[in-house]
Amino acid sequence: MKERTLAILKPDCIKRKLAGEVISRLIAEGFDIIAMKMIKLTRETAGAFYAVHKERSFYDDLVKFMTEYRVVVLALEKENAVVDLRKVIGATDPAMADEGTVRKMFAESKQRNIIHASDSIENAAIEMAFFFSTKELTENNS
Ligand code: FUP
Repeated sequence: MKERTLAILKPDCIKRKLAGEVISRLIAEGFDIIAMKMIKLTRETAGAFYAVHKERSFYDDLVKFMTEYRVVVLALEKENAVVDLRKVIGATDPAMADEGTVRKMFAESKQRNIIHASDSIENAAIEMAFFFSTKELTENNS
C-alpha cells in the first residue's frame, strides 16, 4: 500500500548545494514528491520538532544547527515509504551507515547528517502535519 513520509534536507545539505543531488536520488528510488518547500526554521519550530530529544545533551546544539540555514521539507509517497526512506538515508551516524546510503555518501557527523526521515507511520503523519496544511498535502494529488 502507498504510504507517505516526511523528509527534511537539513542546513548542511542546502549550504553544501547537495539538495538537487539528494532529491534526484529520492526520485530515482521511486519516491513521488507530494509537497515540498524551503523554509528557515526558527528556534521555536526546530525546538518543537525535536521536542522528544529535549533532555538529551545534544538538543541545544541540534536546534542551533537546524536553524543555521534554510531547510527543504518534503512529503514523499511510495510503497513502504517510511521503512524504505530510512534505508536510503542510512544510520544516524555516517560512520555506521551502509555503503551507498545518503548519509554514508554525504554526512559529516551524527549532527550534520544531511537529511531527516520520519521513523514510523505515526510520526510521519504528525511530522507532515507539522510542516504542511491538509490543503498542501492534497491539492497536488487530486
Ligand atoms: P535519526 O532518526 O536517524 O535522525 O536519529 P535520531 O532520532 O536518533 O536523532 C535525531 C537527530 O538528533 C539526528 F538526526 C541528529 C541529532 N543527533 C545528534 O546531533 N547527536 C547524537 O548523538 C544523536 C543525534
